[in-house]
Amino acid sequence: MPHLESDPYPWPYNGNLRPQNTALVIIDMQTDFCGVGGYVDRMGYDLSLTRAPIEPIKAVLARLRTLGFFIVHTREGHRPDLSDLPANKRWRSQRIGAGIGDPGPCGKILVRGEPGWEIIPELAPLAGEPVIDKPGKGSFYATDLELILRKNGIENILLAGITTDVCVHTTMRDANDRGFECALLADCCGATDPGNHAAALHMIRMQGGVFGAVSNATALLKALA
Ligand code: C5J
Repeated sequence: MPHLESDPYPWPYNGNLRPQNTALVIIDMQTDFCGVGGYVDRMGYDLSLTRAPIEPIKAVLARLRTLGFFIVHTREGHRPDLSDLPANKRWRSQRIGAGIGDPGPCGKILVRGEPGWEIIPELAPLAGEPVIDKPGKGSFYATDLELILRKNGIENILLAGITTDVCVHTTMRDANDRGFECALLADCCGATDPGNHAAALHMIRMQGGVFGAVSNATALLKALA
């Protein structure tokens, strides 16, 4: 398989791109982050920004599934008793009228098992695809993601999901520190602020690719053709 056209270097660094060693990690495509009545909506942000990656992710997901790539989904959320919700995280969200754990139109905000916490139907996981439940922004903290990736021989990670500057970036930074070779698919990600989306991409490109590389759905589909 050829390198993926990406910035600031052709990805992956060693040219070893195969379904057997590469995972697509789709982060937090939940109603709470991109659906009407969810957490991001309650905070008053423009949902079109976090919904923009749905179609590009769908295209990439379909192709990668067909080729047998490893697919992982994540969900941000807390236990119904909120025992894993840090007091400061709750306090900050309540201050802006979207209290995590508080009732809303999609059930209790960011609480496991509630309608708003579910992954949107368009991108629903298939049986056998791991779903990682995480209490924080990064996908490695307090989860078994690293164990699952290593056990399945994964060396390369393609990142998609929302939000670019928060959960996707935290996960990419953390994966990079763990030695995974990462590429973020720019049009398969979205942020609550377009400037933050652009800045998050810019940060990755610094220092020769400080956390990995930036590519997009079109380039990936071309590389896989
Ligand atoms: C946020 C996320 N932004 N999935 N979560 O709180 O990026």
